[in-house]
Amino acid sequence: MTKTITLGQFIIEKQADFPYAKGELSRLLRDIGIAAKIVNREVNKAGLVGILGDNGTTNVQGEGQKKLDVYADEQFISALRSGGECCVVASEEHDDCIFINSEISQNAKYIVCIDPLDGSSNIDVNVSVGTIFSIYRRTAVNGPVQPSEILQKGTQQVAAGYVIYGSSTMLVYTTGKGVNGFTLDPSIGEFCLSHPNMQIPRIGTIYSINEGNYIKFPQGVKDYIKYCQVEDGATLRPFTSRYIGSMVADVHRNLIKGGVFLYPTTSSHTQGKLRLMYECNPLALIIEQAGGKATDGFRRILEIQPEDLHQRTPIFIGNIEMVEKVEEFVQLSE
Ligand code: AHM
Ligand code: MG
Repeated sequence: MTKTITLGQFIIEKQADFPYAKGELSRLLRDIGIAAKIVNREVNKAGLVGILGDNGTTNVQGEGQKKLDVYADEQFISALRSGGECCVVASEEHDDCIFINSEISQNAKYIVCIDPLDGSSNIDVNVSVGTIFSIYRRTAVNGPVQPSEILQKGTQQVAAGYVIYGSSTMLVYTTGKGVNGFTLDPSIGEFCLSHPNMQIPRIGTIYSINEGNYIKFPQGVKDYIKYCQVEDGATLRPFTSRYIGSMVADVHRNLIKGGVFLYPTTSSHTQGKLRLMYECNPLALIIEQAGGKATDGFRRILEIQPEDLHQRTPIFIGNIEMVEKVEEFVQLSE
């Protein structure tokens, strides 16, 4: 029988890998893991209690918020607040950053960007949703946190991860030294290492895109979709189309099976739909760390300088070969 390694044990074992091995980042990751378990409990019983449906408020992008979005947001912020290692939280659900000014967080060095419950429109139909998080270290030693410390490029992330609340619940994270996945064992209430050193397959045959928007896509993306559908044994085409509409679930599947996820600009979302700081950067770091690639068609996602917290970007993310093929089509049609 193989030994069970819990997330907590794993984080402590790997602490020495961190550039600043004082245990602060370990504690921060542990706090996120605990909040994830609490959110998981609520997501799991979403169909049972009167927690479904609109909360009556809208988030900063003007989209309807579900009650569970609010719940997840509160849980993660409260875990980060009481943990003492985080000085600023930027959440997709809040217009502005939340500065944590408590006694215990006086010397906190970490900034967390979080999408507490991504794909929440899927909850009503019992489809997987996720939490996505990104951790940066302050660039100044002390004093009030400056905007430039929050708007760091994705390359500066010290850790990133996601939780997928699916047929089983998993937490996948990286601290820049590979990617490891943990599955929640409900019988002991612990995330246990189930997917060590995750690597995206070199060859993929899945493309994931909301094809209903076809008419609104740039020509290069339209051409790529047609390319995916052409029969060609040598390149294993036609490819399989899979789209859940929950970015975490789509990217997670492609990470395991090999594939590309596309959310391009559209005529109605001229900057793309997905957010650089909350969705694209963390998933880009994970996919790169697993041997894949993430670009906006021209630039590496991780090298985009954020100008705004809620900035959006087009994204093509998956195994290198497939992402480079998309880039080829996108750049050709420019
Ligand atoms: P959300 O943050 O409002 O939940 O939106 C993000 C979600 C992603 O999870 C998913 O990939 C995308 O929106 C789906 O968008 P669309 O319905 O346009 O295909
Ligand atoms: Mg989201």
